[in-house]
Amino acid sequence: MLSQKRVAAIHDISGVGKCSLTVALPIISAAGVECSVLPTAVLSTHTGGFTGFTYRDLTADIAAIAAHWQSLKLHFDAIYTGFLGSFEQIDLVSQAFDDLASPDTLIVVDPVMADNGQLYTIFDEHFPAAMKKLCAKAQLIMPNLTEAAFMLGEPYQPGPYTKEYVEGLLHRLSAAIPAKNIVLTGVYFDDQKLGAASYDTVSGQIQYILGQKIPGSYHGTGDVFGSALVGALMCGKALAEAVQIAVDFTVASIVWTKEAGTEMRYGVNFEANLPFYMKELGLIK
Ligand code: PXL
Repeated sequence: MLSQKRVAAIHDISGVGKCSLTVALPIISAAGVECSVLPTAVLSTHTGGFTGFTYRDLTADIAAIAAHWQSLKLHFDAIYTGFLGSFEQIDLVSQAFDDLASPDTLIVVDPVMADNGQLYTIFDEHFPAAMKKLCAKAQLIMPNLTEAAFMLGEPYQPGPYTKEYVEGLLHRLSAAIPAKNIVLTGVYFDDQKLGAASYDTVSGQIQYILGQKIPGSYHGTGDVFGSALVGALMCGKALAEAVQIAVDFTVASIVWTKEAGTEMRYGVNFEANLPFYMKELGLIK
């Protein structure tokens, strides 16, 4: 009998404005993979584009949840983390990797902290160095171009990009952070296409996986992409194919959202595209 894969997703729950756990749980589940959730905070909405949101910090629960899971001797095929609200949370998640990962666990860190050249308002300029340390424990990292530059202590460069810049950035990241695979998001060379550059540091291969570039900045798309990527990898897809599936799913979700005229801060309509995702994974016809 095939045993079901299990992913531990360590993110916040933002009640409204689809991102973090409210997208990781449904998307990873749609891939047929159990998604065990370790909530780091509960917010009424995410912090990008809303004011007056509530924030229930769950920092004090992280080690206790990890310890209980450890006592159950659970096996995690992957641990996937994204938005973390403080330096202390980064340290606790780093410890949770040590406590929960087996030698074959894929550790995935999305160093969520910045976009379009700006750190998110709740973080200070020392946060990228702490995220870089957490990334050093991962086999797969997926920064966007802002996060990559900030972790390297470089100024942000606005797009469109050149292959020379993107590949230089990937090589510098790989020299600074020992992750086996780096997926750089938000890569574009012109106004038509946008996607990711996937770098397998063992083979040295860099592949560009680009989809339709849709104007605007839709909230939560990094988490939709990351969750779809983790799900596809857990289904046995190779890195570049998994990135392709995640790009296709994210772009399709943005297109539906744009057509519906939904405000960008409410996130994207990924739900209607879950059957399409499952089809690409070969789970349904
Ligand atoms: O999608 C990233 C994200 C996740 N969680 C919270 C956020 C953000 C980005 O702003 O504020 C709470």
